[in-house]
Amino acid sequence: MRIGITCYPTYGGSGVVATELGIELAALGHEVHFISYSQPFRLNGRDDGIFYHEVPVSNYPLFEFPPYDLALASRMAEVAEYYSLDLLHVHYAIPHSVSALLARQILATRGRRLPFVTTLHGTDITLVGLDRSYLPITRHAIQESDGVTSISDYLREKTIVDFDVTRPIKTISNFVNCDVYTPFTDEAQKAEARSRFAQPDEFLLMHLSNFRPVKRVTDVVKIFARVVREVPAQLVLIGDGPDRSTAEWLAHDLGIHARIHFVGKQERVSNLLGLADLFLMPSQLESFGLAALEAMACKVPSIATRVGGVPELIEDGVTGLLFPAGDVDAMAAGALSLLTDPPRLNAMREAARKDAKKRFCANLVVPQYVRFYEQVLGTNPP
Ligand code: GMT
Repeated sequence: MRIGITCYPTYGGSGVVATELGIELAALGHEVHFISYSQPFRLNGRDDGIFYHEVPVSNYPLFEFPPYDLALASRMAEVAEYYSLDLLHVHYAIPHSVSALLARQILATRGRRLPFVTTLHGTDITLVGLDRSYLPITRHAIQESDGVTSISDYLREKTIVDFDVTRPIKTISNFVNCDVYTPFTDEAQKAEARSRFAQPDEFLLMHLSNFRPVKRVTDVVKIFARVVREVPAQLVLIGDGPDRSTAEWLAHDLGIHARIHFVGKQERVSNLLGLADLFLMPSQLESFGLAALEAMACKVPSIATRVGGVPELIEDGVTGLLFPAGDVDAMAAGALSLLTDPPRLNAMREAARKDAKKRFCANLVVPQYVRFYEQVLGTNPP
């Protein structure tokens, strides 16, 4: 198939999923065309069968706000025509599904069919889509999509209830490439890489996000402050975003900044996650929690919150521990209970990798997308 993919190319879970999906589809022999305002950050031009088409957004003095969604719709229609795309797959409903709907209409006037699939990721529904000003158009574009998928059952139900969507929505969970996200097998290599952050007798905790308020990055620092009072430990924070400076300020205010490594955005998080003993994801809300899955695949269990789709990913007490959002005392106590009980921590590490492989590996999930595309195209009806 020839598939056009549109996503937010910057640091964020939906862009990561879209990019990894494109890479996996190309590896299966499909032709993938990314259409976006900049190259998705995990796409580095290394893969055959992957093309990138930039969306130019011209700014005219009259426009206080450059109309990106219209430029995107035009570019989608052009690319679909010039490269004979079979379908578009847009990640994150706003505004991508609206642009795809327009592109489909443009091609229809030329007698060409261009179906589009919308994948719902989270804040497109839970936050942005529920802003009344966006709701009617988002609902319309979801309803008019040729196929809609959601990354968790939680988000699927929420979309049906909050948006009163009547068309079917299929849950296709997020995935991870279990050959790229792997635990270290060479202990000497791991010790060498780990020495950048921690002494051999110190625990290493890790967090990865886009540092938006919903991630509660300051809770990560507060949890760590409680942990480090009891056991020697270091914390690595991967990513960047609006709450980074507040988190840095808190680290200084609590006097633990020397033990916290803000490493910023990283291109290859798979090289870092496997160094951790525990992953911290104290989010206010997660429709899935892709970062925790990436950690699981590297044999790292999570201390996380029992919110949104997280319980579909993390089995409480087996592949991680779940707590109410905001309960930093309980999360710190949970982390300490694992760090001070090596057999339990090890069992959880094994279970995390095993479960990631059993349910969320790319080779299990990506074929579900391929089948879904075939159904939308009518080449493999359900
Ligand atoms: O708001 C974010 O956290 C980013 C957002 C995105 O779309 O970039 O993440 C959402 O999609 C991810 C990939 O499907 C999920 O793993 C995240 O749980 C989800 N975030 C939220 O629901 C808050």
